[in-house]
Formats: sequence, structure tokens, C-alpha cells
Amino acid sequence: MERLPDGARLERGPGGLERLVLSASDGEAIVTLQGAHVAHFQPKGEKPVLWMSSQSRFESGKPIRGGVPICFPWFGPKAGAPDAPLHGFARILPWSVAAVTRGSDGSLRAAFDLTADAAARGGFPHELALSLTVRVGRNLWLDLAVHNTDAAPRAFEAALHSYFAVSDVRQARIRGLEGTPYVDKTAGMALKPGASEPITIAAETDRVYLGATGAVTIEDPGWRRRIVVAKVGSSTTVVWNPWIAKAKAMPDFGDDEWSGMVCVETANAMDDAVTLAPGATHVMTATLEVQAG
Ligand code: TA6
Repeated sequence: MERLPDGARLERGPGGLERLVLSASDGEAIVTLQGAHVAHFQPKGEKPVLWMSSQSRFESGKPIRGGVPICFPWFGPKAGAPDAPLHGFARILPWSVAAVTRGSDGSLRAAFDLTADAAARGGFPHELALSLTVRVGRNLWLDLAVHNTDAAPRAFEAALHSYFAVSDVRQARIRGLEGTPYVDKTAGMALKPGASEPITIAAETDRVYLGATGAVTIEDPGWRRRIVVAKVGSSTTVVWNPWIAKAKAMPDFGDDEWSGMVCVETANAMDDAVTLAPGATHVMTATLEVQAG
């Protein structure tokens, strides 16, 4: 690895997992090399934008509970393979740092790779190569590029499974999915029409919004802020909060932590899965921005 630019440093974090700390002029982010997992993002003068469980594991080969896990190449359970890891292998394998640069605006950009060889070495032979570019400044920009190295078309699902910190999820309102149909994973995968109102969370919520290509805003009256999640190259948005019982049932999730988080995920899943032609590349971009609100 070439000499890192000012504001970037590689270090050992919780559990001894290697991570890249990016302290830019207007914001800071931390990325764990396992899973190219953005574990922290905080614009200057703001509270952290991403939520991390106090009970999260930081162990080699185990998912991290919080931040932005990358789900790939399947979302949820793998069809026909009940023993395969939930949400795929990308989040549990070590990625390599390809480059770190500093922009003239004081932002920092880092690129991470999970090559097909690396996936094979990790026990998951695959023809799709992955690259995540993280740019941090006042906002956070995430570009997930998938490249088909094979001579045949290849299909995949992917998600930037972002966990957002909120003052109280019961007071939050999620705008931008009004009228969009969704698969309700709490109701036997039933397909439901979208509501005309912004989303409020008052019970376990696990919804896969299909054909959802627009930005979503999380309104947080308690912290007087809005988090805007904009995106490109993504047709699915997932909204998740485990609520009380599910939170208790997860060993890496604090019993009372459910009220302080909500997932709004930038994805291509289910009917929105992507098929890549040989040699083609697909890019999915999410931009996280905090606004006063
Ligand atoms: O994105 C929501 C979801 O698919 C939920 O069904 C829930 O399982 C969540 O992901 C967390 O999954 P994980 O494998 O990280 O426990």
C-alpha cells in the first residue's frame, strides 16, 4: 500500500479487525476491511449518522451489526441453500485496499476490492468481482461496482444495508416510498400496496419496496435532523426495524437498542435482481446527507 494521504490511517480496531480511518475536512468515516464495512460516518458538528450495536461482534468471518454491511450476491437466505450465509459472503470476507486519495476539497476517497480470486480463497468461487468506493466529506458517497469476469451472463442481488441512528424510531417518519408496493417479510412475504402516508414504525417492520428508485428521507424530530438517502442504480429499498422481540432474540443486538435505529437499505433484490452480460459492470450508488430539520 502506497503512503496514505493526510487524514487516512490503517489500524487495528475492535476484535483486532483491520480498519481504515478517514478523517476528512468536513467529516469522518471508519471502514473495516472485513466486508469493506463502513462502521462509522459523522459529518463535522453532527451526531453520528450510522448506528452500531454495543453488542456487535467484531470477529473474523462474522457479520458486524450496524454501519453499512454489504449484502452480495444474494439478499436474505440463498434460494435452495439453507446453510449458505444470510445476505451472502461479501460482508464476512476480507477485502483489500486498492487506493486512498485526498481531494482538493479536503474529502477523502478510498477504494476496496473483493476479487473473484479472493472470494474463491474465502470458500465462495464466483465470477463477479466487487469494488466499493467510499468518499467522505460533509456527505458520504458509496459506489458498489460489480464486474462480470465470466463469459456467460451472471445474476446477483446486492444491498448497502445501512443502519441509521435515530433519537427514537417511534417518532421518526420515512418519506419517499409513498404509493410504492412492497413485500412484507413480517406477513409471509405478502405483496402489499404502498400507503399514501410517510412510513412510521410502531411494530416489527421488514419491507422490501420494489421498483423504488427515488431518494428517501428519514425525519428525526428528536434530533431535529433529516437524513437523506439518495441513490443511483438501485431499484429496491428495504426498511427494517426488529422491534422488541426480534431485538431480544439476536445475540449481537442489545435488548433495548431497537428504538435507536432504522435500516433504510439501497438494494437490488428479488424481482429487481441484476443480470450482467459477460464483461459488463453495474454500479449502485448511495449518498448519505444530513440536513437540519
Ligand atoms: O434487511 C432486513 C433483513 O433482511 C431482515 O430480514 C433481518 O434479517 C435483517 O436483514 C438482518 O439480517 P442479519 O443477517 O444481519 O441478521
